[in-house]
Amino acid sequence: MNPLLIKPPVMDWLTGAFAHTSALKKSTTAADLANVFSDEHARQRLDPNLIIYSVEMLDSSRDDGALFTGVTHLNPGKVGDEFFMTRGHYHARREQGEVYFGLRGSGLLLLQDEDGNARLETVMPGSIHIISGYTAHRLINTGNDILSALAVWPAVAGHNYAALQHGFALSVKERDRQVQVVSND
Ligand code: PAN
Ligand code: ZN
Repeated sequence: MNPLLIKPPVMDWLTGAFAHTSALKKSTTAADLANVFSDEHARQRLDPNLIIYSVEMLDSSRDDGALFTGVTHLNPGKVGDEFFMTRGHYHARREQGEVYFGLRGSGLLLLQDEDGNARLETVMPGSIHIISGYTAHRLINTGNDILSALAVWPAVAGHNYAALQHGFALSVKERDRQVQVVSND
């Protein structure tokens, strides 16, 4: 075989599962998400080991200019009446952007600028989400199946969770069996 013909990593686009490659996996449990949901008592009633989401990342270069590739699998469920969601973050290097691609399930991408203006994009298989710099982002699973989204972002971006410790301007809840967007001010 030609040594210059390299077999790239492969992902199943229907599930977001990586195949034939070494991926790094990090799971986030109910215990990890203290004070993230509006109803902290409801969160405490969940099994602390319950996995809310997991991220699988390709083991790739971390050099300046390199890009990271990862898939988030966000389980369906609620904490009280609020849908399961990722913690959400700005990038540590705030000017750095990211692209998300919806793979399976249905949900929302919550985006918030530094002035606190929030907006939501619908996430579905095939959706493309251009996240500009200076924009905090969080995935929310409003469906009954796993929500999986592929993300590509600069290796130098890093994560800043502390800047959002008081939460986002919007929450997404189920009320009367409907998805409802609630303002937190
Ligand atoms: C994603 C997120 C992933 C988990 O890979 O890190 O969805 O969300 P939290 O990091 O907010 O827990 C990404 O946006 N990377 O930059
Ligand atoms: Zn990010």
